[in-house]
Amino acid sequence: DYSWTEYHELNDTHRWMQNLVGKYPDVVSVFIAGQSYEGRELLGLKINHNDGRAEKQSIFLEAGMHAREWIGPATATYFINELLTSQEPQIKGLARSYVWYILPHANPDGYVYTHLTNRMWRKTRSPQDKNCIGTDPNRNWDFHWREVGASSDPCSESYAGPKAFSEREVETLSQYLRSLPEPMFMYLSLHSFSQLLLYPYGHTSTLPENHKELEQIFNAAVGAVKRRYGTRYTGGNVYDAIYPAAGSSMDWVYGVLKVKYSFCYELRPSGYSFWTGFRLPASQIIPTGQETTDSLVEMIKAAAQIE
Ligand code: 0X9
Ligand code: ZN
Repeated sequence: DYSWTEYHELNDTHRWMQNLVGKYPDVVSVFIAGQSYEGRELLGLKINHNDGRAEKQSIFLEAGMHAREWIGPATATYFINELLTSQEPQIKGLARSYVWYILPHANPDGYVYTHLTNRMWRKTRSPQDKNCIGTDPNRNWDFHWREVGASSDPCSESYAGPKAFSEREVETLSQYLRSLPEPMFMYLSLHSFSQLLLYPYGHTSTLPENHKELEQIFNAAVGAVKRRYGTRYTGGNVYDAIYPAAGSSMDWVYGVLKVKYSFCYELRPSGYSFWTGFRLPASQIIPTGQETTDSLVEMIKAAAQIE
């Protein structure tokens, strides 16, 4: 049976999502947000309680864009389980108030590769020039593409691709996001690591138009993530809080789709140790899931109060 005491292979999680449709047929469906270079589906789970509430807005949560960041997909599935099974009024309310789209594996080829061949793989798996493989899917979105903090070297870990939306995963996901019928209230991107909460932009230090609101939401979310286990987050706008990085999904959704609340979590652990940072022990999936759920509850509450 599916659990949060270990990391799962791609097919396990895809099968678990398909089974949820059978368990909650009135509430749950799967969606295909796109395809990968190697022909895999970008399979996600939609949660929509048909309780007669008109005009619901959507929240889209994407994880696993960087293949080796295993805690992202694990947290996404933990959160799905909370939305479906929690008895807490706040979480039940959240599940009912929005139409949820949750995509645990935005880069399925890369994820499979981290299980079979190279645990530290980050990019997609499409062949590029110089016999190098892969593009950084979080540098490939068509918003200030390759302007700063993105490489033109196909062998680099932050290769932006030969052109914007060159990657099938990114291009098809962008089309899917454009096609959604409900107005999107919030976009969330789960990465790891360093315990940061980030908002736009990555291409400039100029703060986004609604940065006061984003900071207010940020403060609520960072306060809540600390409540249960004392986990400390910092962050801010990408350009100043970490480094210049143009072409991310978060910035494209904010800048092109005009979704006002777009955030990226860099989950546990803290610190900068490359060799341990992506290998978060499986014993920390549940605590990470709990505190991230705490944080999301307060984040969305804070954002809803602004509206
Ligand atoms: O470099 C990145 O793409 C992200 N850091 S990571 O270690 N996960 O690779 C940070 C970029 C900012 N995040 C988003 N814009 N989503
Ligand atoms: Zn990442």
